[in-house]
Amino acid sequence: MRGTVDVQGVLAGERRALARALTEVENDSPAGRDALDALFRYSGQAHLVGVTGSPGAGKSSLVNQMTRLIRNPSHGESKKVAIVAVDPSSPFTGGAILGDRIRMRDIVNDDGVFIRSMASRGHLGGIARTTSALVRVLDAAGFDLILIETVGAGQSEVDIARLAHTTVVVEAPGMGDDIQAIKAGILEIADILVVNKADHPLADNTMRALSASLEFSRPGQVSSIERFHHRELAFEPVKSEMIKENDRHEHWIPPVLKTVSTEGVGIEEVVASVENHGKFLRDQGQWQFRDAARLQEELNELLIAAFASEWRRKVDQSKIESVLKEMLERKLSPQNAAIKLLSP
Ligand SMILES: Nc1nc2c(ncn2[C@@H]2O[C@H](COP(=O)(O)OP(=O)(O)O)[C@@H](O)[C@H]2O)c(=O)[nH]1
Ligand SMILES: [Mg+2]
Repeated sequence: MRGTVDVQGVLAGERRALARALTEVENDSPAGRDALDALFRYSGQAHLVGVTGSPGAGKSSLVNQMTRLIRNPSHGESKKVAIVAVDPSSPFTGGAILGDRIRMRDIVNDDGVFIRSMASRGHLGGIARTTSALVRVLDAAGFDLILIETVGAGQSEVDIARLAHTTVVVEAPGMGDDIQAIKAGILEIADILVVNKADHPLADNTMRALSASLEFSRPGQVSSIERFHHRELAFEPVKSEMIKENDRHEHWIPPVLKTVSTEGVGIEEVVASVENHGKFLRDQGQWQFRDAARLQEELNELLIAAFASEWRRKVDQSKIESVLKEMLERKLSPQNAAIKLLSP
């Protein structure tokens, strides 16, 4: 059985088959790649929700409470929820204090919930690509909502936020996060802002600071295309007629919400905002636009990788050595070195 993936089992929602598939995909093994190919046509249905913020802000606690609420039979239609914790210190992995683990017991024992934490920083050439691949498997396996918890720090976290349809940014009072957040451009990626630990005396200050900087930065005015191309691209992406934004679409104004995740306070509003945002994206045609932009980018990256490895196979090693030597002697600039190596 080693190195095989039971695609039918994954599609039928069998947990062991799913766990196995995720491991193969995470390891980027040949079986994992085949599984991704076979599952691709079943993907594209799930609502992907990124939950990001500083360590300790309460992301895992919030994800836990959101999942409990969505899974509660009184909460409308029954939705299956998957959680991907990119944070290795996540309590979902067991590396947490007892109180937090006890609070997560309900969802751990729920058949309609699947929890996966990422074991590594990714073999697929980056954490964002690995996360994207795992999410695709869970999407194909029929989870309606996929919550992706990441530590909001660097570029790769911003990339993961871009993977999501909806990004929830979690802040906690008294951590100087409001200023950090503005610096990191985190407000620009937020569709929903949550001030967790509202039981803290400084919570209202943080609420005010966030609302003010939100007003100032007007993230609602950042178009989806700008968000997607926020990062500098090494190459001009392939263009497509499908990736044109409707300029008449309305802007989403990110709500600022207060929660006490340990107590389950304010969670209804967060879940309602996530659902509203999903509906907003669909109504505005932005759901499909984001999907197209994501697929375009994935294609772009694969093409670049394929061209690079093809070139690597063909190039003469002695040519590389001589060009490097010329660079070292400052006779050839890096830019001209690349041009020289690419010319036949
Ligand atoms: N007082 C208080 N503590 C909280 C709240 N939410 C989470 N915590 C605690 O803060 C710590 C970090 O929470 P966690 O969800 O692991 O944060 P993460 O690192 O962002 O995932 C844990 O000990 C939680 O019990 C809250 O609303 N109020
Ligand atoms: Mg966490």
